[in-house]
Amino acid sequence: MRLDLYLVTDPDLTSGRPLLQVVAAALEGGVTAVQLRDKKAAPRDLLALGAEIWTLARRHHAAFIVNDRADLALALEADGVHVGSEDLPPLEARRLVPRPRLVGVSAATVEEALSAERAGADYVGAGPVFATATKPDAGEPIGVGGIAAIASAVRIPVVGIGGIDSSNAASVIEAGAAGVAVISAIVGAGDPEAAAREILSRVREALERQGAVRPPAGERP
Ligand code: TZP
Ligand code: MG
Repeated sequence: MRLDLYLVTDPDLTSGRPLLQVVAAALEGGVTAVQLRDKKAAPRDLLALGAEIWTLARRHHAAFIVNDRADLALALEADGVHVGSEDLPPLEARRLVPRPRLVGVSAATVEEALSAERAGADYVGAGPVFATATKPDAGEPIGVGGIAAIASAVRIPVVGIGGIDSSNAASVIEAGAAGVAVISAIVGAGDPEAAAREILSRVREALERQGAVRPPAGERP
């Protein structure tokens, strides 16, 4: 599964547009993975929304990942679950969500990334790389230096997150990330399809410059 451009959803940033419309446009623009992230919706509503996103993602051969909730990821037969520091610990998430499904884990430090790798994570989401208003409690930016440190410490793919847009996406890949995860620069864009296409071009150009032959997430390095 390719994590080159990993869209994370946020229902509050669509400027009133239906989230599904925004996700469909982003998929048209080439996002390679979509994570359903909604901190407020009830599980039943997440199941319904997840099923619709999953249908769209499958049509575009993109991965579908559920944030926080292993139970919903399994119920939806999603490609994986993503857990952070307040969710199921990585080891428990791995036990509940066996391969070939993905377990992604958030990490802000080398220690957290190594611990996620030891617990069986398939990739780490590392950040916030840059300052972002989308997640006010995300902590201090780790910068591209933080991405470089984490990417050189672990063997699993690293996906940068936080404040990433078309102007800085290449720098995150050049620091060693396998991909970038984006909320506001796509969900909040006037034209999410064009935004996704633009960021994906920057990512792919940078991956090519890196001669990136990193295995996709879920394949052992
Ligand atoms: N985790 C770390 S930063 C962040 C999350 C979920 C928010 C990323 O959103 P944006 O709008 O791409 O900065
Ligand atoms: Mg979480």
